[in-house]
Amino acid sequence: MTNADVARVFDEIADILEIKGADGFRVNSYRRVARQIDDLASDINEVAARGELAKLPGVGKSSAEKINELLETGELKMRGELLAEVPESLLELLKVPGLGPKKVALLWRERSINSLGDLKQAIEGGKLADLKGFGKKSIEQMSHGIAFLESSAGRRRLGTAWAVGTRLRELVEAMPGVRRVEHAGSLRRGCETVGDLDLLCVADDAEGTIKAFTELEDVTQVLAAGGTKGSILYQYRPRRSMQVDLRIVSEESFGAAWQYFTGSKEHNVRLRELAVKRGWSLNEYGLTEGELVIASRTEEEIYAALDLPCPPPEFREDRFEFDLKEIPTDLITREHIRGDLHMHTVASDGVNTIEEMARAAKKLGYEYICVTDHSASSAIANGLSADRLSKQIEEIHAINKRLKGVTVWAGSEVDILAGGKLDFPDELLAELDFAIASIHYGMGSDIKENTQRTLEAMQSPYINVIGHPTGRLLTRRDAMPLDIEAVAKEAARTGTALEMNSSHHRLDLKDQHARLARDCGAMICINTDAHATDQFEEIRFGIVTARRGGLLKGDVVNTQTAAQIRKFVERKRSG
Ligand code: DGT
Ligand code: CA
Ligand code: CA
Ligand code: ZN
Repeated sequence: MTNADVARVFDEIADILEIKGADGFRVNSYRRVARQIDDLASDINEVAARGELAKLPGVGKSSAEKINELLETGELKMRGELLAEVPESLLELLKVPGLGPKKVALLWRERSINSLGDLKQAIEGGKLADLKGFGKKSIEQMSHGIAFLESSAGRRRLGTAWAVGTRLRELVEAMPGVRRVEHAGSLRRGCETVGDLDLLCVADDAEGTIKAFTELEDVTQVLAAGGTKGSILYQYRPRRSMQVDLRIVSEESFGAAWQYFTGSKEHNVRLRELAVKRGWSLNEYGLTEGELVIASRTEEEIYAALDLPCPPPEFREDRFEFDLKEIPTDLITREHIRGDLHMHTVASDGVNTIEEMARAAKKLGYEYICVTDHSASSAIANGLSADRLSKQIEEIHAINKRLKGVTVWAGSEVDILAGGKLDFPDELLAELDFAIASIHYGMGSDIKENTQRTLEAMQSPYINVIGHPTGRLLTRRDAMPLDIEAVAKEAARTGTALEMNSSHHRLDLKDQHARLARDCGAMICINTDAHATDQFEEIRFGIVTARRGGLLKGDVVNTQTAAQIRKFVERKRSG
């Protein structure tokens, strides 16, 4: 079990206890343990092996015993006992935005609501009208929350899908007689969430490969197993599974199959129409005219036969790709990125030191990084006071003197307060090399207010990027309403960049918004918001999202050299 798995169980226990109406002190002690483990920089299994669990702050002897039980057996007796008294399906109700344990308990006790289905029915039947604490507005919010949950149900964030997909691809590649394995479907297109994984494979023994696939360790269910297609539920961590489809195709028709199963469906429909117009047909075996195969071996040949340039998979959504005469040669790639300008260290809520982040960046070949810990108002994230930030600036200057090969800039992720005011005074911001401003609190539902707050922050000569502009958390929290066009135009006018936050929890701006912003003249900054050195890798998700928006090298701030970025900062400061 990972740290996150263990943390989730403790959080769940706290939820169940709270639904049961247990003492707040007791509930909090489980929450504290969950947080502690989630934030832990080292592997909980190693801490347990060293017998040091009880040394963790907030973890007492009895919690340590429970963690050990979990790590050893994968289960917790206490959890089972609690679930004998409270239906487990109540836990899914907690995922509805705005529904906490107290309200869930009320729904359960007063209205016998046990599940999402029950809740939906109760709302539709007007059965909550006279329930205390459930006003008209809060019922409306619940309805939105349920719709949001349903729309993301069963889908996984790109980062999760990518990790699981990579593991499965390696497993299939290692099977005897397998000659080629490729990702298709939404993962290949780089969609922000993925329903199921689609793998294509060339193999000497189709049936044997399908059999081995369905017999992989961690397969919890075989949905289909034929001569050339297998479909499984694959458990990638406790209680979390994904559907994976594997298709065996021939080398001669690989291109046609890859094109077809990459999709999207909308893209394929358009492409097939173009083929049909010429009296041809197109399917997963090839582009054909009667018996004659026109193209099938590669995707390029298929598109070329239809007089189209072969669009990168990220473009294939029937948005703009059919209007392109050629594919831009300077479409953004990871190799263009020269540095990362948004990251957190131990000073706020990160797990690595400035120096560790710098060395990791240097290893990636980056030219520069900017340290942007949280500002004071983000108290939960241990935001820096003005005093601590001043000291950090000095520390960074000292690190630059001894560390060669990568430049570290002093920055901040400054909170945008209510009304658009910034969390630090100008005199302090002026000491920084570069600064991001983000909204973390008070994201309202009023588009005017959100937009105004963002526009106001951009007026500061010291703010160079608006961080994660819409504040969405994929599969958990919707974007706050924001007039992207107004924000992008003002960004262009003031020389402020908008962030493409690469964290797979955010991907904010999203693809189409990044495109719109670029078209309005705004620059985009692709950052990771890394809270640990290994999160620098998440840049891949920001890149793929930027590519989906058709962003070019020249649209992205951090493809520029350090000297150019200094000029970018100077230009804004000198008005
Ligand atoms: P997902 O899994 O929901 O994230 O999205 P996809 O795009 O991976 O969809 P999936 O797995 O159902 O199918 C993979 C691809 O196969 C899809 O992108 C296009 C192709 N495909 C599936 N069904 C159809 C269809 O009925 N017509 C056409 N033209 N293509 C299809
Ligand atoms: Ca799929
Ligand atoms: Ca599929
Ligand atoms: Zn942030």
